[in-house]
Amino acid sequence: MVSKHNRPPPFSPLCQLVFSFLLVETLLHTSFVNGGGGGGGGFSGDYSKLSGIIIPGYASTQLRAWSILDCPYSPFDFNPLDSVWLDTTKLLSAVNCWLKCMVLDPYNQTDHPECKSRPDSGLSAITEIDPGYITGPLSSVWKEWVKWCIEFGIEANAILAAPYDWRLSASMLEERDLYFHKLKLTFETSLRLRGGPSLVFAHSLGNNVFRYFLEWLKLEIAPKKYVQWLDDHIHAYFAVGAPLLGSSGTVKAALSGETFGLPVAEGTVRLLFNTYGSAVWMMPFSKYCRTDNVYWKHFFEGKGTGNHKYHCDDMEFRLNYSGWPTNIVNIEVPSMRGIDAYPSISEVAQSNLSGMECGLPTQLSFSAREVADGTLFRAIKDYDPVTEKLLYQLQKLYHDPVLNPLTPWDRPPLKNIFCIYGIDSKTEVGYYFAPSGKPYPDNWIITDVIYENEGALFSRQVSGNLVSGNPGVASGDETVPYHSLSWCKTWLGPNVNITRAPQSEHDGSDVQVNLNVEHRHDADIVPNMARRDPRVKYITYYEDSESLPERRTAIWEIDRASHRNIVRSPVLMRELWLQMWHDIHGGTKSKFVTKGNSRICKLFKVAHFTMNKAISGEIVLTIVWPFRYVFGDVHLGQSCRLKNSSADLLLHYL
Ligand SMILES: *[C@@H]1O[C@H](CO)[C@@H](O)[C@H](O)[C@H]1NC(C)=O
Ligand SMILES: *[C@@H]1O[C@H](CO)[C@@H](O)[C@H](O)[C@H]1NC(C)=O
Ligand SMILES: *[C@@H]1O[C@H](CO)[C@@H](O)[C@H](O)[C@H]1NC(C)=O
Ligand SMILES: *[C@@H]1O[C@H](CO)[C@@H](O)[C@H](O)[C@H]1NC(C)=O
Ligand SMILES: CC(=O)N[C@H]1CO[C@H](CO)[C@@H](O)[C@@H]1O
Repeated sequence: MVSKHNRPPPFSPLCQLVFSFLLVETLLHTSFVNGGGGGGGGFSGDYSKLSGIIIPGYASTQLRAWSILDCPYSPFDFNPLDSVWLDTTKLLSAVNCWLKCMVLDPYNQTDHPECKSRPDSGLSAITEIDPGYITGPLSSVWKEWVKWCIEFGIEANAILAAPYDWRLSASMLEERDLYFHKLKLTFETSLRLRGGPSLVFAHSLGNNVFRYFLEWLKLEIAPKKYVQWLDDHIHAYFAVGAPLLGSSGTVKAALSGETFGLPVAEGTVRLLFNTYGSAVWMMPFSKYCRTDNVYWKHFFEGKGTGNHKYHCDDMEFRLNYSGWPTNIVNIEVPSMRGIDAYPSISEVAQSNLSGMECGLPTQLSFSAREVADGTLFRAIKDYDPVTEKLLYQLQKLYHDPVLNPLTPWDRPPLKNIFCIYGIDSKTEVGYYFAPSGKPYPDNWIITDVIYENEGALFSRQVSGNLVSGNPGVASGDETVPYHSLSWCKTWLGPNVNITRAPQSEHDGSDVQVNLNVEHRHDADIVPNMARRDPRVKYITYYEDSESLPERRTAIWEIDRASHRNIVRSPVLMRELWLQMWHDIHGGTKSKFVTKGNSRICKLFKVAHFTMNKAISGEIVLTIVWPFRYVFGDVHLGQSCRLKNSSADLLLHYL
């Protein structure tokens, strides 16, 4: 018995561990070469050479003190390397000290004179932010993922984290920490060390970080070598819960505060949030507006002019709400003072002048474009001191020499892209604010919230009441609206194969397939399929391996997977693992895993049983055995009751 492992896992959803299988397999199986080769983004090489690089989301990297700070009214002080994000004991007992270590200068992003914090490095930076007694949304999303990899002996250098200071804007990440430089080296080191490309797993804001990296790289690498570099270093990109057009909730955080369940006042976190360059990074924006291609400018017009033009196409003005389900912000201001200066303010203001004349408060509404281009913040400048800082940060984004992140992202030229997100949870899409009569940071109260849920809009105020607007066919993942998550569907080509299958074990009878569905680039692609059993949660796969040579794009919509927990989702683990297993296996006909037969889950149950035994220290080797058998390894004589069934089951997938 190995005493260290002498306990069952606290709770281990059935298929949780399967991803580890893949890695065990890839590591132990040293000589398998994909005979299939061919198009569709398949990898012809040695899979034991792959590595995984994790780019975590907002607030998911540990920050440590890099100062000595004496906290006079508290038994706790901050000493170098003490955890700042997140130590809830210190947060509760020395909140002013803690704030000094967390706050940044809102203009130049420098630290407080008395305390500075820096991101931790390595895997522990993204797995050890569990704040003790507070559980739930804040506890680290990657902990279990990494734990399984470690429990099963994955080589330490096969899984890498790319933690970052999530308070900073992208340009400051490079300027202060050379983050993108280091990330490039991480890819290059992995290739050198392990001999193969990497799989990128990005979650939430991590996707925006990765997007910036890809743009930054264009300026680092000679244009002719750019795509070659990507092909050499990145086998697949898994974009999990990506807020591709921003998120409505960012405005809530900026105007009233988002505590993540922390025991601090909303106003306090609002105060912090508004000092961060990253505060405007996830602002919702219109998919119809873009800035000039800065990269182009850089090369063909000499120095950047520092004045990039922002264009919106007709659609922005023909449709209401910038294509979003509703206006992002509706805000009541005491009078019309200063409004004349902003002719672009929505018609609501114009048509409601009568109310103002009587001294009534005026309600102004702002679409995603008007949030992102600063119209909102300029309109409320007289009532809120913080908007000046937010405007400054927005301005910086628009003039970023690498990328204005408040523009829609076209499919990056990577071989394999899997865009994965939860749908059909109740998600906030719009807010009503009114002055509270209190001073900053508590000067706004939320008077109503508009939710999107399964294709309809609801108001919080009049509970259950339908609200008019343009709801999407589905709703988001509790945090990010569907409109933003589903932007990656535009990365699919003109023909798409759609499959809908139950998430849990099934016999194949409830799988629906539509081959070669026509997809118009400017319209959402919606399957003509029912959720046959309303109690069953489904996954909908959109797959395209044809439109770009040697490239694959897939979208996985997972019913009711929540933004923060999706990385821990056993269903996601299973699907990831199957897809990679499918890719590894030579001579496969289809480019993607066939969903027709999900008896596979039975295998995972058996495997789970075996895994538990392994964890209790009894045996580790037999776990990898069924998969070794599939590849014709030499251990055929070994006793393993799984060998036939599991291999058969897996073969149904090819
Ligand atoms: C950043 O701003 C603060 C306050 O505005 C100032 O004291 C500090 O010198 C500035 N730092 C840099 C590097 O410009
Ligand atoms: C927004 O546009 C849709 C159609 O594009 C229309 O049905 C709806 O009435 C419009 N809403 C408002 C408030 O103008
Ligand atoms: C759809 O599936 C068929 C059959 O597997 C395949 O031949 C075709 O290439 C797929 N289409 C796309 C767009 O990937
Ligand atoms: C296991 O596989 C062998 C060879 O494929 C086959 O002859 C045998 O019947 C299988 N056993 C079971 C229990 O399926
Ligand atoms: C045309 C219009 O939007 N009128 C609105 C003006 O504001 C009052 C109250 O503030 C609303 O009741 C009207 O509908």
